[in-house]
Amino acid sequence: MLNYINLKHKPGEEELIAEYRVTPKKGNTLKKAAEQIAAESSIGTWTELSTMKPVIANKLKPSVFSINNKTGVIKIAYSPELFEPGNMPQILSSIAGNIFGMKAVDKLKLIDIRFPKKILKKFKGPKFGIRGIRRITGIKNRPLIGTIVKPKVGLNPKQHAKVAYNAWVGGLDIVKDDENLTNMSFNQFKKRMDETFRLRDKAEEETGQKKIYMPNITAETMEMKARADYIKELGGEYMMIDILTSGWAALQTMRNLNEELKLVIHAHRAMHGAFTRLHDHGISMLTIAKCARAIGVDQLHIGTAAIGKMHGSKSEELELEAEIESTNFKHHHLALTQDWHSIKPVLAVASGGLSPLSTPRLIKTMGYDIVAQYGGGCHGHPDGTFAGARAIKQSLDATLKKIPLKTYAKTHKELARAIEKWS
Ligand code: CAP
Ligand code: MG
Repeated sequence: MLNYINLKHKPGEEELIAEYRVTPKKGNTLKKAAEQIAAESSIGTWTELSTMKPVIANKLKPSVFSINNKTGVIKIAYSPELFEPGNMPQILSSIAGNIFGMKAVDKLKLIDIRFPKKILKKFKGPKFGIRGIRRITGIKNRPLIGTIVKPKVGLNPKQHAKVAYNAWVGGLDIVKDDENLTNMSFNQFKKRMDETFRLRDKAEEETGQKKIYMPNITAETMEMKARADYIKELGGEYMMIDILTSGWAALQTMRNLNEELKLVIHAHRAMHGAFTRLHDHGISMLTIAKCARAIGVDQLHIGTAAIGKMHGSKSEELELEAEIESTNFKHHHLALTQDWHSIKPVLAVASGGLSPLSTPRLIKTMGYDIVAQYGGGCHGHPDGTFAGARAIKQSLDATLKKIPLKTYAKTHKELARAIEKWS
């Protein structure tokens, strides 16, 4: 068996590094499991090979250079020659592929990836990034606030557009489709676009403010292109993609097409919980976020730092925000140091279970470089969507003015009604 363990190895800048949390199967040691992971994710298999040549091993054999027997965390440095630069599916098929199913491990979590420059520079990264989004929306130094039309699906195009209109004129910057709303028998994509952009333009005229609609184009890739083209025709600025259910290759195609389309990519992460949730098994959201940033989403759902309804840890989600929004690289206590070179920062999206009452803590925790999205927290307002939007805007204004919500509510009835319902 080739020896993959080399604790003296100092990874070169040109190597890709993967960090795993390993639970060896019963009777297997961490060291042995580390060897089996390194082998199966690169050039090896379960047995010696008569076809293996020393020149191959010397060139492509990865090094397990760190093993923490207390935490079960290992780090492996891989030659860049093992990967096709610019091909995210192949990179993940290597270091996030067969190894999860090996009998050698009981559980396995891919915690982090460090992309070397040679691989990273073959990816486009965000076309707009945080600065581009702020230029397009004209919102310079405050969080962006938005809603998701609810119910998730069920409304017809006219009803959908009306809910969106009420949210825009109520004071929100952004309205998006929900992750499972695409082209339904009762809400066809093109009809929804026609109705909603018509009322978006009306809301802009009436308010004198930029209003953003983020349509969900998630579908087979050629169909996504057709839907993005239609958004473009109607003067839209954004497209929303459920990046995990669509797949990495589809996301790369849409990013390549975006050179022409020039639409801001809003990345929803539906399905992430299937592999990010467990501490000891799956793939971390940090890893997914780094892959999404490399390919080039402009904004990405990363959770609400444990404030909202979705499972997540505050420290991990703040780490996530720091990682996707860092301009170059920062040493994080959790993450591998990643130099992003010229890959633009991605805007963090906080969503899930938020109400106007969440705003002060959300902004205090996650800062101003976020899109805060309130679904039920807008349309669940006792006086409806328009009042819900006003209450959200009022909660933002109060937070920016450092006025306690309860004080501000004394002169802002919609906020008062939200506090009555949700406190
Ligand atoms: C939020 C939401 C978002 C979740 C996704 C939903 O609605 O539209 O999809 O936030 O989770 O469908 O639940 P509510 P995450 O505001 O009504 O909760 O952002 O963690 O990926
Ligand atoms: Mg949703």
